[in-house]
Amino acid sequence: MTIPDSEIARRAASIRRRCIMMCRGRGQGYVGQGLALADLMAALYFDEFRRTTDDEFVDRRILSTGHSAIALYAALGEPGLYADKELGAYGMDGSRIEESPLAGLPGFHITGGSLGQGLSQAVGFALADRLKGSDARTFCLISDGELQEGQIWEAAMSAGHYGLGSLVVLVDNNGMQADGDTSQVMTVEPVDDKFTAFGFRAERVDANDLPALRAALARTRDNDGCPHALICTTLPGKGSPTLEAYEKVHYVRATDDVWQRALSEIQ
Ligand SMILES: Cc1ncc(C[n+]2csc(CCOP(=O)(O)OP(=O)(O)O)c2C)c(N)n1
Ligand SMILES: [Mg+2]
Repeated sequence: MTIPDSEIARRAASIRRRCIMMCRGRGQGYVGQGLALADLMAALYFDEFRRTTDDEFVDRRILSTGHSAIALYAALGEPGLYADKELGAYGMDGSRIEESPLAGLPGFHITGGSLGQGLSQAVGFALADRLKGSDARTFCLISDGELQEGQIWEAAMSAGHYGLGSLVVLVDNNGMQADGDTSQVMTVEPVDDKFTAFGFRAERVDANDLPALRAALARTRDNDGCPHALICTTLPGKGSPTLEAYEKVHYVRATDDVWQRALSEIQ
């Protein structure tokens, strides 16, 4: 049965609210990325990924962009894999919900933080699944800033070489990185043409447009021997005009009134 867009949108709004609540505790965090990725997380976790139970998945999910873990913690808070109380301790001393995640936490297969490494691990998982005769698909989220790492392109080259049609690379192409606009620091464009040159089937999509995003994800289900790359345009802070005005801010520190206003803005 097809899940309606309205149901996925409801999940996305709930993920956004949770991201804001997570940052509100300490007054800071990667809220821009969390809100930007909420639609993608909702579409993946509540539709695209095949699962057997709430925390047993058929498909593999590799988060290379460690600091974007906020979006994933918040998505996993939906079925209660993380309680809201625990999420409220995001980034705090002694909390296991660190800003960049550790492998072994529910939903996290690799340790994040050192950028540029996850695609290599995803390629390894996809090759292992092929050897085992498994039909698992492997999804790997990377960021535009990570595209500046050479290791990404070694992994992309091997995915093309081995014809890993089960691999889906999701690029959070948000135009920003820690030091400013990606185009100013070191341009990564044209991202789609680069992945195509490495043997991928690549397309661009507005990942804050749910119907377009879900249609693009559905097109990655073909396994005809070409790995897939979805170049996802996302808007940092999406859904809260207050936080959208922080556009191109990699990390947000704000007073409680700002978090409160942002929370009230999420539809
Ligand atoms: C290997 C490595 N180099 C540098 C850093 C420092 N760093 C942390 S976040 C970041 C920005 C990366 O760009 P992107 O993921 O596109 O940032 P965002 O869009 O989330 O602002 C950098 C350089 C790191 N974590 N790992
Ligand atoms: Mg970025």
